[in-house]
Amino acid sequence: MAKLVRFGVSLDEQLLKRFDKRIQRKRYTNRSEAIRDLIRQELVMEQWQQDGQSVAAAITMVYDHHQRGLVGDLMEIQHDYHDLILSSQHIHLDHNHCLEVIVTKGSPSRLEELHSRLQAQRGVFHVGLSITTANP
Ligand code: NI
Repeated sequence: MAKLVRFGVSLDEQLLKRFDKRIQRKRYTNRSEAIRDLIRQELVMEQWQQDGQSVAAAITMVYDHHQRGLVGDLMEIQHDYHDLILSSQHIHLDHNHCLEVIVTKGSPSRLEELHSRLQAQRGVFHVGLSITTANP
């Protein structure tokens, strides 16, 4: 495990109160863990912005499988990005709707491209994109 380093932070009292309330709501046991997560989040966002870096992301997509041609079109798009897709899972949500979870790894700009192409299809209700790091 990496060596732990302590450092002091000066903060506006009101800001700290708001932060403490927030981390209480999120059930953090202490400020250190909450601050660590904020720093990690910031660093992941930085990787996302530097396009040379490879990131991991989960795409969640809900669509109406009765929409004419949609299932085939979604399949075609995923094949166009086969080099990014590590796995996918299909869940039949109800009689009309499907949920697909696509696990990906690759360059941020191509992942965003895949995300928008899926989102633009008629019959697709929502496509979520959850980014995380591929190099922690
Ligand atoms: Ni289905």
